[in-house]
Amino acid sequence: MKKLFFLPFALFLLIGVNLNAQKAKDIQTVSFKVYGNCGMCEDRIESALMVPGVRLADWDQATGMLTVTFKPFKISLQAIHEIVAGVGHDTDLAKAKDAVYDKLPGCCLYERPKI
Ligand SMILES: [Cu+2]
Repeated sequence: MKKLFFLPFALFLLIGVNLNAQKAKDIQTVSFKVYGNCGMCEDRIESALMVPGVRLADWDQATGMLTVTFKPFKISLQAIHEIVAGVGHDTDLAKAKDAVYDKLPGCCLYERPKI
């Protein structure tokens, strides 16, 4: 009798845990290298990523690592790389167009990786 009494609670707990697992999958945080130099690069990279599906973007000037928190069902990781490349910053998955790179201010002209 005691066991039956506990059953609804057990189910409730299981469903709760399941919902949490679902939520964790809906949001993802990754870090990857984005080539750049200075504070202006940081502004450019982070501003470019103010798009639907991206919750947080933080580029570290010292390491060149971009940490991005996003919703994979709204925006793909590849799309994020392409947005960054679109404003002139190479990543290991997407390369900026030469015309865009060439228009960057002098202080931002980082050494381009060989892709
Ligand atoms: Cu810069």
